[in-house]
Amino acid sequence: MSKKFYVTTPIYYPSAEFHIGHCYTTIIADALARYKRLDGYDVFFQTGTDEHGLKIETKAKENNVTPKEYVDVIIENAKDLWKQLNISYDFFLRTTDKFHEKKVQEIFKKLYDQGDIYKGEYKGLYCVPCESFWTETQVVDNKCPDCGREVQEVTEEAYFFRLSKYQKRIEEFYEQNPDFILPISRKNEMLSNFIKPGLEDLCVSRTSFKWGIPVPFDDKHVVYVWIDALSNYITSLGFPEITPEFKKYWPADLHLVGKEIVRFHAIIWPALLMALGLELPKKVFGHGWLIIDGGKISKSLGNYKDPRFYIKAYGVDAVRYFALREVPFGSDGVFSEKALITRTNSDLCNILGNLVSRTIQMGIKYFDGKVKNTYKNEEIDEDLNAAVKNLKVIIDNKIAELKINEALESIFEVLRKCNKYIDDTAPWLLAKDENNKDRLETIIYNLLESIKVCAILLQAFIPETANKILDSLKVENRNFDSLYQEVDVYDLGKEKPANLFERIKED
Ligand code: ME8
Repeated sequence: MSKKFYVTTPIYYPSAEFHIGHCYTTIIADALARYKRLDGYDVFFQTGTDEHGLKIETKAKENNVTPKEYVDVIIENAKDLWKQLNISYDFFLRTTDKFHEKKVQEIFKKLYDQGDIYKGEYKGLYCVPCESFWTETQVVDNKCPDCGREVQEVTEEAYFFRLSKYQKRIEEFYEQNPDFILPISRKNEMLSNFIKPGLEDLCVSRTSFKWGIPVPFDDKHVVYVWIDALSNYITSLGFPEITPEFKKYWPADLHLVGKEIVRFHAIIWPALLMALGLELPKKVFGHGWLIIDGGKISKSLGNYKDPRFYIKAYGVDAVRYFALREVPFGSDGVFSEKALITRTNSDLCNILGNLVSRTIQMGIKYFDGKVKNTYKNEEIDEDLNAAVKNLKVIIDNKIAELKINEALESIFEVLRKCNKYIDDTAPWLLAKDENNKDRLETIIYNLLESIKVCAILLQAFIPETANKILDSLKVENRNFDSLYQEVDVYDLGKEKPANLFERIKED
């Protein structure tokens, strides 16, 4: 297999239970991974947890447990959440995994030995909840620009990474790779807020807390989060050892991140990779935030419900579909239960569910569940059949541009066309006259073919529902290379399958 696709989510802090914001990035990564797998790519989809640092150390102390005990419970819940959301990750990396800790030490030592890391003194403004250092110009009234809480001034001996040395190369890289950071607005932010004012060397070790990977040649220090965290994308593949997996999957095709950590992925990470002599990832996409009640959903603000509540109440695909469809990928968007219900009713229930149910019922009623192509196409069919034929190329292009909501919109456009086609061809009238039987069968067949194509594509986005549909249609070949292989005879059985979605009452 020659085509590969390596996609990552951030590795999340298990400082509290995961919320719908974490689900958001992970569902999108999952949809892309599934899409590429169905399209014949050899996919590596990685997620995980970023477990070291002061915040987790503090939280564990508050709870009278060790940091490891504290995170273990949250990670178990996170893995259960990913299972409930049908997240098909290939690898879940924990930064407390022994292999990772060892490899981070090797990376740190290599950078030190070659002079890219040096010892100095750190004076800075630190936000404990966000685990971020800020410069004087970034803080607003002594408050963290991300979360708005007070920052503290700290001075301590620390190791530094020579980020400033890579300024020019990073600028050149941006110029030569205009699509490296998307959306473009985020690239412009990087340039004007961080790169143009001049990159400062980066503090990469701490002595003020213990919960971290020890610096291998100076155990007073622990590796400060970003070298530990960012390296996850390569330690999982074996680096510093150049393994067959590393050769196969690196560079990553796509790092999906929230907009607040683009700076780490689009500046620090490239500089680290340059220092390690490695290729840079092909793309960093900084998406927007899901907003609740006007603010960012956030662990440290605690303003959210357990995502399992929504899965239980509305079904996994209602949640997945909402995450993928509601907000143009890149922008901020509001998450609310009401919007989730409206979206589920309007698209999944009214458009998709109704279409599948009506079509299968007609197949059973008029043809005893067996429907073949009788080739009695008329002009009215051409529009639908052409839209179906063009769909894959349209979706490929949308996926390549990460316009995921538009990809779904295009599939639902075709499903809507199918519903209109039923209204326009009025099969129930044709059924009244035996002479129309072949024409009627062609209509039902065209609908089944259209539904099949949409369902095969939808496997990437709402896999449970899509597979239920394909089961009802008894479609066996579900990869994209069978997308346009026509089924000879649809065998729908004799019984109408259960509704895919029940209409949710808005109150
Ligand atoms: O930043 N809307 O971990 P983290 C959308 N450990 N996405 C959201 C979101 C929201 N309201 N809230 C969180 C870290 N996210 C580091 C990453 S990577 C080497 C280290 C998602 O637990 C989004 O992807 O704070 C965001 O970037 C990430 O969770 C932050 O997760």
